[in-house]
Amino acid sequence: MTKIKEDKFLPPESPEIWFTEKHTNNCGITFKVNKTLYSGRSKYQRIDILETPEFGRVMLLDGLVMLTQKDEFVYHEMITQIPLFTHKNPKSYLVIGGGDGGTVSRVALHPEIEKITEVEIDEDVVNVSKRFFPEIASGYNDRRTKLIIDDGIKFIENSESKYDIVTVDSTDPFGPAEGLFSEKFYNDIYNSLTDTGILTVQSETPFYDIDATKVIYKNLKKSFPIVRVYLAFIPTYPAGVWSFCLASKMYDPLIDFDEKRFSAVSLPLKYYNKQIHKAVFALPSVYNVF
Ligand code: AG3
Repeated sequence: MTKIKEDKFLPPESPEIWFTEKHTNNCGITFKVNKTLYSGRSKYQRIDILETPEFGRVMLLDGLVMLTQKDEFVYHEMITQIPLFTHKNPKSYLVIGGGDGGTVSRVALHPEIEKITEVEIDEDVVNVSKRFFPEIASGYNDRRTKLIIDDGIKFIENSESKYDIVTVDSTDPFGPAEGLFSEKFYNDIYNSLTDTGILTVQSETPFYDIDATKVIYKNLKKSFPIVRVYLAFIPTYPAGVWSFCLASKMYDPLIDFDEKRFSAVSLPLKYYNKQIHKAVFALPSVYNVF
């Protein structure tokens, strides 16, 4: 019997594998995948790491893009540097979520920060990130960083410590992360901040459905006297335009921006600078509801 040569039936080029995340029922983002480096299911979610020619390594949680090597700097710098250069004397920083470590690593760039605490619910995300994104996760090796594996909602409810800055680095506001956008949670954070404290949160894209961002803004407004929305350009997130909210007890990011401190330190940042600090609060007219 003659052995069939399998490659006779293969097309001349190997087929291309593409990943798609749908952003609405009618559109999404798609990119070519060289290889799936990891797939697993944690107690809370599915985790995949892809190797892609355009964006480098990509982390998906439940099939949604959380970060890519090529554009993660935009999100992580913007969620940390805006509050860090608004607060006059930040010493303690709490990150809720952010298990990939990108947020903690950008906080750790600041020598004036004495204590960094992260509360992440899913230990597997941390371990997968350390393995596949050691640079992004490098902040976990900083001696000031303390990682606590716990539910952020419960942690903040029972916390007696006070923080100068809190950042909520969460997934989208459905499923496991839903409670991280509630009025009650924001109020508990308010109570865990010092008198000059600042909170930043990721607040989704306002582009397809402005209500998602509006609800977050409104919930923050119930506890904080100052709430400002700002935008950044993140190519691999829905619409490529992402919003953040800064909620504050006293400092205003435009009035209190510590430009002198920014110029005095020279941090390895790729997106944030002093022009960006001011410009990101300028919103397109359709978003003049904030
Ligand atoms: N957290 C916000 C990601 C939201 C992206 N949404 C989506 N692709 N549908 C990012 C975590 C980075 N530390």
